[in-house]
Amino acid sequence: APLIRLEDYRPSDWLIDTVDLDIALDERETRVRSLLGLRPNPGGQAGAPLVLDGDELTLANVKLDGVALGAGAYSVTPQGLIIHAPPQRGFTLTVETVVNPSANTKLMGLYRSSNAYCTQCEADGFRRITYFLDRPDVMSVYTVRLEARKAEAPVLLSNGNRVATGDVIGSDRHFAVWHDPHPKPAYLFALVGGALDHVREDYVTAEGNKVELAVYVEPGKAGRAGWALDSLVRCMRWDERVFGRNYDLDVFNVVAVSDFNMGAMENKGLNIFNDKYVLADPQTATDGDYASIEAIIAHEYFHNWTGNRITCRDWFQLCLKEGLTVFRDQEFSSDERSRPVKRIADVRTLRATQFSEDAGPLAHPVRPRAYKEINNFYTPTVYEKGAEVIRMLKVLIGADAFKRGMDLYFERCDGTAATIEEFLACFAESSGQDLSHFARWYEQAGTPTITASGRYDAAAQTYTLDLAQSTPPTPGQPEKLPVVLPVALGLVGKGGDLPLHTGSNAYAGNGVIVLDRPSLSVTFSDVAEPPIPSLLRGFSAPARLELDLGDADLLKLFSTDSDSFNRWQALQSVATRALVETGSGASNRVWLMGKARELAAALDLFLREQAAADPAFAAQVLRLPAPADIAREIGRDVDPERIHAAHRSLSAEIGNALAARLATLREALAESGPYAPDASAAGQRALRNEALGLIAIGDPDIGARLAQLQFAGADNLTDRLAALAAMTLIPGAAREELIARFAERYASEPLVLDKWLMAQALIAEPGTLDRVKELMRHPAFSLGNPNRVRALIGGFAANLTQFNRADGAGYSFVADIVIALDRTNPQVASRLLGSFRAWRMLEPGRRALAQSALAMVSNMPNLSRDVADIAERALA
Ligand code: B3K
Ligand code: ZN
Repeated sequence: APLIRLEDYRPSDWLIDTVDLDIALDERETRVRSLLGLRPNPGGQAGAPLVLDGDELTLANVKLDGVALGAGAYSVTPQGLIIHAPPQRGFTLTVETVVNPSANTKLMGLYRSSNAYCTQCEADGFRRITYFLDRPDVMSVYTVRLEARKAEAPVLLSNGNRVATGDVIGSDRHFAVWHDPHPKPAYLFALVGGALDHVREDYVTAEGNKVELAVYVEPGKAGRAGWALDSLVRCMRWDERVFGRNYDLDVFNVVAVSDFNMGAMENKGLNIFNDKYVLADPQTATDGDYASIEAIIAHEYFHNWTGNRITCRDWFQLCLKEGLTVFRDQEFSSDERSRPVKRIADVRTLRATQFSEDAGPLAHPVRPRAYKEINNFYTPTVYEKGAEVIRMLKVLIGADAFKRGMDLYFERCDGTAATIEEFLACFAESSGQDLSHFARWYEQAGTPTITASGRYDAAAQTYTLDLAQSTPPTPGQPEKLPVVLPVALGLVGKGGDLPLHTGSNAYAGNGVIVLDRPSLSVTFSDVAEPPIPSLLRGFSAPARLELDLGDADLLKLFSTDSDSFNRWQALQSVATRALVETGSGASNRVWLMGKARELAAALDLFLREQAAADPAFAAQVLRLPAPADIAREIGRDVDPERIHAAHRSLSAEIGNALAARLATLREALAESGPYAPDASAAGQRALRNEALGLIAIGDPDIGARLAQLQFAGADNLTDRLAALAAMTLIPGAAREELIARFAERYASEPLVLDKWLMAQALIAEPGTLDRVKELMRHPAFSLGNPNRVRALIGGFAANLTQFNRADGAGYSFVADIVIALDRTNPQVASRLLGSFRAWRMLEPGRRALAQSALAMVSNMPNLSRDVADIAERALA
């Protein structure tokens, strides 16, 4: 496959102002008639042929200005349709294609999901519906006529506003016409047809426009659509209030489908969702699901401005819409829930996904410079690190200048396909700052490490912080330059934060040091006592911090820091250090038990005095870093078994030491009243269930009894699933019995069974691989459904000890599934292959086995571009 480079971008030679689609839906032979209003692009090359993209299409006929084109006037290739000598003026092209939605297992373009028709076009699926200039800088006004058998598809939806409906006289068919007045790129096109139920609500925007909101779901599931609709209303209000953004059509529809390659899609006025991120009731969704639904509903809605009204010039600018929109949804969730707890959860995810991507062969900049398959670049780096870059920008220029910059961006770039440069220019203007150095965040891959050490001079009453940064090499970028790192900080004294006096130091103000060079020293004056530095407060930059502080000081920060994030971080740091020491073989179990007692003592005090005040925060504190976090910290010659053993010992010791405290806590938190999904009730459940997990590891007998009781007595899925998860830590007949009971109870709930599949795939025992193979034969499982694959196979690939079995059987198993899946759904296959991204940090034996599994995939003939690209880069 050819390498596509950012520097090769050139504007399209042709523009398409209008698109009139007439789509007659049929299970096997859907006819698509497309009338394109074309003209030469003044910014393009005059006299160029018209090269339309197409993929797996059957062309029925093509007309230019209404006249059939002769055979010599055009060519059809596997990649598209070429009109050799189009007139050098405006003209229309009518193209008729036939597609088979039932045969579309890639779930890109037009396909079927549980008897409904739906589409997914980003990044390049529209070319699987009709021939088109399938690139985001070609924006058109769409009018779409949909036709289908009335009985099969009573609901017919597309983008924009519905302008007509009716019956097709003399047939069993009907139609609907949709018009979207906002020019948009083809990747935002969507249609849905089917028998669907819905819930609806009227909404009036702050500007006074009436909007009909609706959430469509499979028949019988409308009772589970309320939370999504409620979230939609709240995020619409929030965007009006916080970003000044109003909705701009008469209708906004959300549709849930059960076969979907990712989470959701922001098609203009017609968001299509993986049903996992729409459907919720207390019996079938967990607190985590409620929070994800709220966040993803908001994310897709927010795209209406950041993505749709202002889209991307080319796919290299993907973070322009994704990083910014993740930032926006994170802010929304922070305002709706607890800001510190949301930050902690986001940083956990960032480290687990993005830091590990950045540390391995798939590392790439937030704005990649080249790609072979763009669908492989919807990554944690583009999304989550992209959001971190926006957050840093806000810290660096301040909230006011950030707000003015956003307003300028909306005003200046509305209706355009923009670039990162245009985006940054708005903030350079609003802040008066030169952001050219900051822009390096978009170009340079890798996670910087900040090294910090401090010196107190009692005589001079000064405290000096020495900060340095470095970024390890990543593929294609052997030499790294310094980036702009905002280091938010405090100096913590006995009675709390000390005042920060830095005189006229240009790099330190408002509690932020801007580390924009290899190293920097900052001296604080009038420091009356030796302080403990609290650095990178709120995780002010996506970096690793190597801080020269002893455990005793960290534990002091844990109990006294005014920054909640750093309180959490301080305890995590102590635990991480202990696990890295033991997990790498540098210290033994006896030493680790000493650390466990120190941690337990600190936790005991914390739980006694503070857990009740903020259970959600306390739950985060109780959750130790995961084994995978420790593996990443160790970074080389990783032995997963040793890490796992250390993790287990530490957790067990803490669980034992805190047994009484945790039990009392669980009683104090006992549920009062029926389930409610709000953040405060969810926080209590989270803490109770973290406690249950620790108890189960510490004392399996008590743990099993509590888990069984909880399972039997729970009135909601959150608590039942937590009971199941605790039970999976305890081998034996009781576990198998609970697993069976869970499956019976939820036999008709695929989304709940996904959690059941995943809980089993994550069991850290040698029998898990056989269990997973067995589960593949369970009626609930199907390789054809992405959610099932992600739950069972993706869950297994995330199982540190079992995916990384010493005999390599975990690797071959996943590699075989990647190969099998690649024939039907390359996107899901290549995602799964990404599980190998950390293979180079393993000890030599496992490293060799992982490499040969990757090579086995890479050597298969006829691989998709998606899988070939990941295999090639992972091995490079
Ligand atoms: N923009 C879509 C992702 C499309 C993925 C294409 N492979 C969802 C989102 O980020 O909102
Ligand atoms: Zn997005």
